[in-house]
Amino acid sequence: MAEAPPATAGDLLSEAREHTDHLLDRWAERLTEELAGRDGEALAYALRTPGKRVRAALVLAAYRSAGGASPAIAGVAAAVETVHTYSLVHDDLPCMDDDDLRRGRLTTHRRFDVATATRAGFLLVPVAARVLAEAARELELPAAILGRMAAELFQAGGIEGMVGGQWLDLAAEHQALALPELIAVHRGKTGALIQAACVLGGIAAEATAVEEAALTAYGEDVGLAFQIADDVLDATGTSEELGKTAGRDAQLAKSTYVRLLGIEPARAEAERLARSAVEHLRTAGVPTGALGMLAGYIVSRNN
Ligand code: GRG
Repeated sequence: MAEAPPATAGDLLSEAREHTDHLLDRWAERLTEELAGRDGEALAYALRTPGKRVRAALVLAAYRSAGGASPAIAGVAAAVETVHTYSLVHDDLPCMDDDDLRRGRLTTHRRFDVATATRAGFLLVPVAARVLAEAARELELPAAILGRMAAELFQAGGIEGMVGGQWLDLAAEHQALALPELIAVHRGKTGALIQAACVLGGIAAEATAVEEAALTAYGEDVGLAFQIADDVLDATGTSEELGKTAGRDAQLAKSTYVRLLGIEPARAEAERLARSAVEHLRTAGVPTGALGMLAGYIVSRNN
């Protein structure tokens, strides 16, 4: 089945935000009933912070590009966003990037306290598993497909992906990394989850092996492009535009594409990767409408 006629990237993101925010709001409500007091409030606060929902939009677009048509895919998108939210809560802690502002609001540890935010971050990991399991049930997917999606998501969130990349990133503060090392950091801390978003969309649609390989390659390229664009925005945007402290990479003396290549070459590399991402889909005969627009958005966004 061909995907529906593509809207704009803005429309795709609005749709992803609407569905994901609604589901995460319901989970926030449920979790505050399960967990009384400050811990439940911190979980709900983190889940309700308004993100762009790029990863959710990628899940939806990848699912449809492989012929998926159920609105219940929003639950898979919410699961990916829950893992992402946990990573932001922990990334902002004093032992990591030590930041006060996220998504235009106080970071969870500044709104509550470090111990509460640390617990909330950890608690979001099993929440993500529950959100994913519920989505698979609503999509009426066989257990083996849920197993594949869970393995993909939590492997991307682990030592071979997000945690490993963040670990390398922290270890490299105040050091100048060479480009191959920087690519490993970026692919791990940011790219792996973005790639998983694309692959999960494909798995949920029971994509063919060729489609899934194309989504994997697309996700790898847009994942790296996303973090390069983030490096550029950190150097060029304002805190107001970004909803987080601008210039933090330079303050923490982090290795970034901007530090290594300069702003314009970094931008050019992100754009090259976005084109390459779409080329993988084209070669495999996967519809490029929505995913092409999201690749363009990822490298041209202003926050
Ligand atoms: C224990 C070492 C260790 C790590 C724990 C904290 C952590 C795991 C990983 C950090 C991963 C991270 C936060 C990477 C940066 C990814 C990134 C560019 C985030 C911003 O994404 P956007 O712009 O944000 O999509 P919104 O707010 O729109 O969702």
